[in-house]
Amino acid sequence: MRCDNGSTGPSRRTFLTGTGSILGAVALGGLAGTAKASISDAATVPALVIGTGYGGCVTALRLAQAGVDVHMIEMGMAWDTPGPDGKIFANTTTPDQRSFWLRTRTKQPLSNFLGFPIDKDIPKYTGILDAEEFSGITVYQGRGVGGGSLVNGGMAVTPRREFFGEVLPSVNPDEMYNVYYPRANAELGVSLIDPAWFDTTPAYQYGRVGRKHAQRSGFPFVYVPNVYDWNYMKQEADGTAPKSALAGEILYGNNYGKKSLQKTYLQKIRATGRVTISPLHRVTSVTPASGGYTVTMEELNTTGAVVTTKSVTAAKVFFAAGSVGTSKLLTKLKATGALPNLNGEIGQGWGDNGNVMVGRANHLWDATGALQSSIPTAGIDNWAAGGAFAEVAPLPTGIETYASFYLSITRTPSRAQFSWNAATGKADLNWQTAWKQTSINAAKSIFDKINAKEGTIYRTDLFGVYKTWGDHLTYHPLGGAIINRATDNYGRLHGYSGLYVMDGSLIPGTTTVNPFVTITALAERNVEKIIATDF
Ligand code: FAE
Repeated sequence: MRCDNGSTGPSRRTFLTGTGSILGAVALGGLAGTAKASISDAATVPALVIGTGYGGCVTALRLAQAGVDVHMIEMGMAWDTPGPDGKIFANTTTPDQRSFWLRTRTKQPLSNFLGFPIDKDIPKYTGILDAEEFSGITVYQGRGVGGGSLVNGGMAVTPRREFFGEVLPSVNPDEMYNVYYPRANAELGVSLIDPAWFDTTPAYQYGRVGRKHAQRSGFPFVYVPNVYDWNYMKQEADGTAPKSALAGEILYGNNYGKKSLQKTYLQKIRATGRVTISPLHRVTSVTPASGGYTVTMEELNTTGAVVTTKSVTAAKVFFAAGSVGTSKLLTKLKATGALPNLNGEIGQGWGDNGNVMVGRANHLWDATGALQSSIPTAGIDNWAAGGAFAEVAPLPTGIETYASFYLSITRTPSRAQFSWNAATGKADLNWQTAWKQTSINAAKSIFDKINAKEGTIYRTDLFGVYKTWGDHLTYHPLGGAIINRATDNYGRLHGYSGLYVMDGSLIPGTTTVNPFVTITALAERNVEKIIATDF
């Protein structure tokens, strides 16, 4: 059996089975965090989860706690082994092969600085951030055990209840706000920055400038909750702990401080002793078979080459490959006849959460700081008045830029669909860049006013030469297998029993804020129902 670090060794699963599950769970508990196993060819398993992001981790943990043995399949790497520099993750200022998924040149969200392109050549490797290009949009996603939690900014926001009807119209808000949002926030370790520290630390000078400008123009300023360990960040500032947020780590992983899924759900998953995780395994097919479904997957090496193909039988299969991963897979399986009974909603209703980025050039008296924490914790909530929630985002360049930078989440009506392209053997997405205009307009409702008040202008050097708006990308793909349309109201796919969708593809294109708390809470809700009724 090949392990994810390239070595060979006995599978932990085989070992556990051989020693008896009770002895295994007790005596080998300490091994659980480090043991590496991957699924065997021709295995028969009760539950298989595709993907190890938020939806996948919630599913695996709750199934395992209910006594079900679970196999998680993840196309990315384990991210548990340091590179030659002693660190697991690369820094944003010095991207290397670890930074990007199978690219020979970086594709940084901010492609330019002072008008100069900043992308650089890197070796092709199964790195952590995928900049997946579709016509009209680049969709950034995390690759590896932990999914998007590895690369994201940790902003952990529960939507305001009055807007929940826009987010998940078929889901009862009472149960979400009374049970599942609190559960998700507790499991993810969400907390708020100490406001007194925010007010004084040099690392959030950019946040304070953002607050001042918002308030002077009459916009509601909010602290944005995060999963970063704020006490750890204080130690970074004091020089008593190795730096992560204060060393510009983000996008390509945080070596310390951030409570990614590796430190929350995945730790609990490993402690159950009932879950195996197979990194560098990419699911390519799911089709009915006696006893459930045949799941076919490719095992990859770190250049992305397929080293072997495996087929297993799973009684139940949970799609948690992320909005893009699940939508692409289901679109292909429906179109190619592997799962022909999936309904016509597959691949529909995909949205970008209205993401748009912009920078503003401040006056010299509004320095934003050479030291900027890479973890955003401030925002402008103009959703009610103008349909935009703007994060005050860092530009951790290490030098004073006099720039304020924002990622806005906006209300946008546009939804795209995936369709199967038989000629290329890939799923296409029919997004149009022009659809971002409503998002730009919503963001302008904030920043035009701030610029007028402050006598400032937009930066035009961050996304190209004389390009103001970052309208070519999203960090927040949502939809493609919408709840209560492609699935029932708990994620059971229409057309097949024992197939479920558990990730961001259930959500119809917007969460009004950053999405991962909602993805986690919805998965908690759905898996509880599925365990109660389907097992
Ligand atoms: P996700 O976390 O993407 O997990 C899916 C997993 O499935 C991935 O690990 C894939 O590698 C794997 N996979 C895909 N296809 C296959 C296959 N065929 N076979 C096997 N494995 C497969 O899905 N959200 C916030 O709420 N706050 C933030 O601050 C924030 N910042 C972000 C910053 C960046 C740069 C990015 C890229 C995203 C950010 N997000 C943020 C979005 C958030 O990470 C995202 O919504 C969730 O990770 C989506 O969770 P899912 O469980 O849907």
